Amino acid sequence: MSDSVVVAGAVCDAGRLLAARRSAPPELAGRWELPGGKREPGESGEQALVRELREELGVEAEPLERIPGEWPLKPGLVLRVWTVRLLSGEPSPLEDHDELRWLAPDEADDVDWLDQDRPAVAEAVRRLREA
Ligand code: 523
Repeated sequence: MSDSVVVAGAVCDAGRLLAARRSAPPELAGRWELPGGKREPGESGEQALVRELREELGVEAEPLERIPGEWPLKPGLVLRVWTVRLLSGEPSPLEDHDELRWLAPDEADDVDWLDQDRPAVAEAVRRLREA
């Protein structure tokens, strides 16, 4: 069987990257991530990401480009990441998070990212610096 997919967004706006602090489960609470969640049956990765960002942050967003690669989370589950642009709304931590921060490239190491998010965060920050 193919792997299940967790999708996440490197949401970029005004030269900054959005970081979200998880509120659950206990072993992940307090760590920072690129917001997202599990793809559901019948969804494309992009559709799942749009839904997750709407549910978790209350925003309408557009996936732009997939960041190449995928990162194992546990057996049978992988993480895929897209760069994302906001279409409308101001992100707020509605579900799954208790704090959000907009990080300038030089601030990207200021939060304790989940280990598995770090390669995609590094690539998103590299793209922000180039933009
Ligand atoms: N990650 C992860 N990084 C990352 C996300 C969005 C998720 O490592 N940027 C991991 C954390 C969990 C698993 O992926 O182990 C599922 O993420 P979660 O809980 O955000 O997905 P949901 O909300 O779809 O999951 P359920 O509530 O279980 O349906």
